[in-house]
Amino acid sequence: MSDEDADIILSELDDDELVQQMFDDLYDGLKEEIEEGVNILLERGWTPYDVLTKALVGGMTIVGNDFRDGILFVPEVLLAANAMKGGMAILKPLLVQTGAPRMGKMVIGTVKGDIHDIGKNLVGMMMEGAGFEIVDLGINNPVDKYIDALKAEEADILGMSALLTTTMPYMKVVIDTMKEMGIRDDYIVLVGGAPLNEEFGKAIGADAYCRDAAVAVETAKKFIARKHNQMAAG
Ligand code: B1M
Repeated sequence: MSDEDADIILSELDDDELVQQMFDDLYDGLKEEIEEGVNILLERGWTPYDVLTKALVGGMTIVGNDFRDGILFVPEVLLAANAMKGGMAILKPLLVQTGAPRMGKMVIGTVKGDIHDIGKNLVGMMMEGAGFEIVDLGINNPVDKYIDALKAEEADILGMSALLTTTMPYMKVVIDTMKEMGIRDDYIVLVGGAPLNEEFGKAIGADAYCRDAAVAVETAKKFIARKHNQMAAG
């Protein structure tokens, strides 16, 4: 933290200044300041979704760009991720408490070889907020773990996340194994993560690629509705 930053009183900043300051604080991995910023925005009437997408995800995008460009390194990005998680922990109960009716059950996890979990956690939170039951398998999941959980939990949806170009092909391994076992069509398979796109989702045999958490919710709702209609039609 610079001397200048030490003098800043977050509650005295207007919304734009506060969000800018939160970008800086996330960049510097200042968890307490991020938590304070989140609380202030909520007190000012911001929706939890706007705080999440505009302040936290916005800040993490800047971190990501500088990580890519070799300006930030893993230890700094870990601190930023930790600060982001502090903010997300405040938002989680608010995003989840919608009283929405149960929509279906999703098993979600980051694929084998990949330890990125912020995006996956966010998707889980938003899905819970929309009324889905979430079984979170965490990170670094081999195919067996996904398949065992799908069966044990009697899930409707499999959600897979990958943030690395080297780990995204593993999604196909999971889907191909499901096909070999004859269970692929028993589940809705949704995939997401920064390096993926729609074309990749189609190529590996997923039902849909989801660009972000909001799209994941809408896509899941659409597929669940379709499944219910098919069941009703016999
Ligand atoms: Co990593 N990392 N990282 N990293 N990291 C990226 C992904 C990278 C793009 C950075 C860069 O170079 N610009 C780059 C990948 C390059 C590539 O493959 N082309 C990279 C690299 C190279 C690495 C390491 C290899 C670095 C190293 O060790 N040399 C290493 C790999 C470790 C491993 O996994 N084996 C590594 C490590 C790390 C940290 C541990 C330091 C940390 C992770 C901490 C954590 O997650 N707990 C980290 C971070 C934080 C990032 C960046 C900066 C941010 C990722 C993030 O959290 N974004 C990232 C740069 C970037 O993405 N711009 C980067 C915010 C999050 C909300 O967005 O995850 O995209 P995202 O999720 C979105 C959507 O994608 C979508 O919805 C989410 C919410 O809207 N979505 C889904 C995601 N999953 C979904 C699943 C669904 C649906 C939608 O299922 C239905």
